This record gives sequence, structure tokens and C-alpha cells, in this order.
Amino acid sequence: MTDKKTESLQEATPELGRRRFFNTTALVGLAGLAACTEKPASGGASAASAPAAGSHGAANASHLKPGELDTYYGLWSGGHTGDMRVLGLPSGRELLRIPCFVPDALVGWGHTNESKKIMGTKADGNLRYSVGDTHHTHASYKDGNYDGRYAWINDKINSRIARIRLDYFVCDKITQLPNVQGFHGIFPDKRDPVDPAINYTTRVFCGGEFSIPLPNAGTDDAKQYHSLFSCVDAETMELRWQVMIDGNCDLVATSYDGKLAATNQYNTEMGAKYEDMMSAERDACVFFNIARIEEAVKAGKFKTIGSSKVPVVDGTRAANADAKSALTAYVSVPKNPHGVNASPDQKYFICAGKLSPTATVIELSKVLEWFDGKLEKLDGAIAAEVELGLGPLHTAFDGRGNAYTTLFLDSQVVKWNVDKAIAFHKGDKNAKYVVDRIDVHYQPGHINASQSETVAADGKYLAVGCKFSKDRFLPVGPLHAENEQLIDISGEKMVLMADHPVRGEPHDFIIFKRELLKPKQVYNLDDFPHAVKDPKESGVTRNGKKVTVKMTSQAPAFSLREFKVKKGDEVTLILTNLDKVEDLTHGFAIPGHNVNFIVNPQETASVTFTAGDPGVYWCYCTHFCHALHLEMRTRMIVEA
Ligand code: K7E
Ligand code: CUA
Ligand code: CA
Repeated sequence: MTDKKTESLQEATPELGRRRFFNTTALVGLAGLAACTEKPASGGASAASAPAAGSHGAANASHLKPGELDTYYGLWSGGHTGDMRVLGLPSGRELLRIPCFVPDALVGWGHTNESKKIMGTKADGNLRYSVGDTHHTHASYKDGNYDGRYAWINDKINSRIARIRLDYFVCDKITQLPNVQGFHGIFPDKRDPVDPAINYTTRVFCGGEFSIPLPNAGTDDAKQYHSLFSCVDAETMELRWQVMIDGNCDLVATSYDGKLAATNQYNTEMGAKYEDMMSAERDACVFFNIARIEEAVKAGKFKTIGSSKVPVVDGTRAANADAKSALTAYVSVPKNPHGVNASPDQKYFICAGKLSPTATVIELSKVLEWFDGKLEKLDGAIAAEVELGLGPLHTAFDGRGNAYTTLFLDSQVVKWNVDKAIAFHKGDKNAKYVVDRIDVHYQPGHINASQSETVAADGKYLAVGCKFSKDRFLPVGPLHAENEQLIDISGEKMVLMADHPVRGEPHDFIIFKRELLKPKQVYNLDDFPHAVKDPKESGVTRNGKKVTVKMTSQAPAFSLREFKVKKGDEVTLILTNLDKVEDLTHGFAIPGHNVNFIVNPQETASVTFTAGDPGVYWCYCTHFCHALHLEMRTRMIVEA
């Protein structure tokens, strides 16, 4: 790290000085990394050849003229803001935030009865959780490409999975995984492993990262800890089954034939302490034989854990030594891997090394051969293990045989050719598998290319989620924006196109063609059981202390000019927006009662609150809707 050459280079260019600082600080946090600090072996191109920022020679442009629409959608996880974000690309403009796990003040998520029901409440009616930590977002598939039905996103803190309807861009279901802590990786299947008619997503797989005692009765004996790999039904969002494994789960990938899912694991050691998780030289990528697991469940070969009724099959190493009946297969990969990604040619899973400067290419047909008893050693499925640089985390693809891997410590993206990497691994030392490197700013985590993890990978744009932005934007105090960078990958060389500041802290994202979605701008009144379909239905009905207020909105007026309730009443206010015009949303706020929510065209929403002290409360429309928006009001008169 401190050789003279580096020092002098650093003085010559402040840029390198900053990089070195990052490398050093990051390395301090990664004990036992000494072996990884060497430069990549031959086969690696020179880092100095990375092109400078700018658009010269770029076929793609990120700047759109006013009024021009983006050609790609991006779905971004919001990190511990707990939301999903929708971006337009290549502009990088943020179009929407979809609240799911945490309340949202704009739309009233977590305030309306409808959203509270999806989020989950305690016996007292308050939200069970108001924090979340989203990392991974993926969408439903058909024939290997996105079909525009659903997206899913995880909450690592409370082990929840949320489903987003991609017609209305709203969260419609949230499921909590039983006996799982640190739910991290998530991936939908791409078709059924058995039934050829099911050529679309019906399952979502979820990896539990933190091992816990099962059932979780307080014990500190780490040897008792296990992790569960969970399968959630894509339609019902109910748990189908779980697999108990040795070690932990991290990120998840699925094969295009529906037969295999995999999770990489960095804690093969099953250590409970930081140091213990790094003691083994190799960890694993754990494969799941989906058809066999479901046969085992059908045959009753499972147990249940604690109060959960979900069938749990045994995926531990000891129980799965015989390939011909094994449910799981532990392919070894170097120390503490991170991302696992499926190549669009459908052949490989690629594990990024994290603590190892390598990527491991696993050939899926060989894993299937092992399950058939035709491959003697499981690690024979490793097609390549090649050096890329320091801190490989995640990999994207261009559909032309190239992979793009983020190097966290090097603050680079490395473009490499998978076939050449395999040739190099097989002994062809002339195979130059590294095609290009580009500096990014700084410390990249997730990466994804347009249509990357589909059969339609088109190799146009690459987005990189840089965890640190440092000096790239105007300083705004101690909390820095993150830096999402967009790279043109249409040519041989990568070209940096744009920096975008983003509010912390996105992790994963997908980018796909806008034609794949058919969003609706106006709801269907009949989808809401409590809809107030006619302004004439408006009014107040009383049942003891429980009062229901029904109202409609049509710009620029609410159907009631005033309504009366009594102090201490439990008031449920139901509001239907009868406007049918696209982009005509109304809001409804009540001073002093912690109420504000919106209703989109033809949407119905309701809130329940306790009427406060006697007085007049001007309820007003909070969402600008009309020239008379400010006049759009109604009086709540609370009587003693
Ligand atoms: Cu790499 Cu949670 Cu996907 Cu973040 S994980 S970077
Ligand atoms: Cu209705 Cu503003
Ligand atoms: Ca480990």
C-alpha cells in the first residue's frame, strides 16, 4: 500500500490521493485482507487506461430535451428510508417514491386504514413497525424477461418482503418471514422447474443473513445457530417452504430454467463474532434444487419451527451428502463472497469475491449434473476463478458476453469477458479477460445494466451505486448524498456519462425498457369496497361513539361543506375522489388530528382518529388540484 511509486503518484495527482485514502480506511475495516492487496495478476489490464469523464465517443446521451421521455425505467431500493424509488433513465430523474415499509407523509402511507392494513398493526391499532431497510428489488419474469406485473423488495431489519403492483406503482402486500433475521437477498424464479406451461414467476426466494437459534430461545452457543432460505408464493405472498442450511444466506440468484436458486454465504464458519466469520479460506455458494425440495415437502419430510406452520426441510451438509437425493449443494467459493448474479446467456452464476479479489464463475449445467450423480466433485462446476481487483461486490452484464463488476476498494468498475476468463482459468495465459476499467466516485456497491439480468440484456447503460460521493457535489453538512453514476457501455470502452446525487441510501436496482410496463393513471372505483360512488351518499352516521363520515372530492370541492362530530368520538372518514382526470389528485388534512393523506383519481382512502377538543377545524385539500385549490375545504365541527 505504501510503496514509493504510489506515494509519488499520489503527490502528482490529488485524485489518486483521495483514492488511496479510501483504500486505506476501507482496508482497516477488513481484517485479514493482506492477501488481497496485491495487484491483479496477468490478464488484468492497466487501471491507468481508464477513460476520463466526458461524453466523447459515447453513443448514448443522458441529457434529454425538455418534454422528452426517458426510454428506461429504473426501480431502486431506497435503503433505510424503507421505500422503493422509480427513476427514468438515461436522465436519472427520480419520478416517484413508493412507500412500503415506512410511513410516507406525501401520500399518507401508514396513516390511512388501507395502508396500515398492508403494513401491519399492533392490537392497539398502531403500526407494528415504522422503520425499514430495503436492499434488493427485482421484478416478475415471463420467458426470461420482465412481464410488468410485480416487483418485490426486502426489509432487512424486520424480515419483511413487500410486493409492488407495477400497474399502479403501489405496495399491495407485505409478508414477514418467520424465524428469519437479517433477510437480505431476494430473487423471483423465472419459470417453474417442472411444469413447462408455467413460464413466468410464481415464487420469490429470500435469504436469511443472520443465523439464529431455531427456535430462537436465548442461547449464545453459536453452534446451535442456523439460517433459513425461504420461498414465498408470488401471488398469495404466503410462505411456501423454508430450507434450513449450514452457514448463512446473503444475496440470491435464480436460473432461467427454474431448476436452481442459489445464495452465496460468507459465514460458512457459523461464527457469531466478526473475526470468526473470516477464519475459513473458502465459503460457499449454496444451490437449491427446487423440484426436489417441493417433492420433499409434499412427501411430508419436513419439520416446523416454533409457532410457525411453514414446512422446513433439512438442507444442511450432513443431510445432503448423497448427490442423487440432495436438496442442496455447497459449491466452494473464496473467503466471504458478496453478490451472486445470473448471466443472460443462462449458463452461469457469478460470485463476487469481496474479501477475495476474484470472481467465481459457476456453470449451472454442471451443478445439475452433480445433482444427477454424473459429476463426481461438486467444485467441478467452477468454470473459472479469476482476479479482478480489490473488493468485488456485484456484477452486471451486457448480453455480449461481458460482465461488469464493482470493485469497492479500488473504486472502479471492471469490464471482463466471461469466456476469456474461463479460457484463462483453464490454462490459456494469453487470454486477456479484462477488457476495460473505469474509475467511479467512490466505493461502488451495486451495479446494474439495462435489462442486465434478463435474456434481453441490451448493453446500453450501466448504473453504479457509489456509496460515497465526497467532493462530487456541493457540501451540505455532514450527511453526503450518494452518487449514482451512469456509464455508457455500448462501446468497447466504458464512458462515464453523468453523476446523480441521491438521498441515502440505495442498494440494488434494475433497469428495463419502458415498453415492458403498462401503468394506469386512474383507479377503478370498483376496486375499493368502501367507495363513496355518489356525492349523495355523503354524510355522517353514528353508532354509539363510532362515527363514519363519507365524502367525495371533485375539483374544487368536497361533497360536504361541514360535518359534525362529538369530542371523543372514534371517527372514520372515508373519502372517494370522483375525479376521473389523469393527474388530478386531492389531499385531505385535519389540523390538530394528525391526519393528511391523498386520493388519486377514482381512489378511495379512509382514516380513523379520535375527535379532539370542541371547536372548528378547517379540513383542507393539501394537493394542488385547481385554481380554487385553496378554497377546497370543509369544516369539521367538534361539539362538546
Ligand atoms: Cu451489496 Cu445489501 Cu445488495 Cu448493498 S448489499 S451494496
Ligand atoms: Cu383538491 Cu387541492
Ligand atoms: Ca467466511
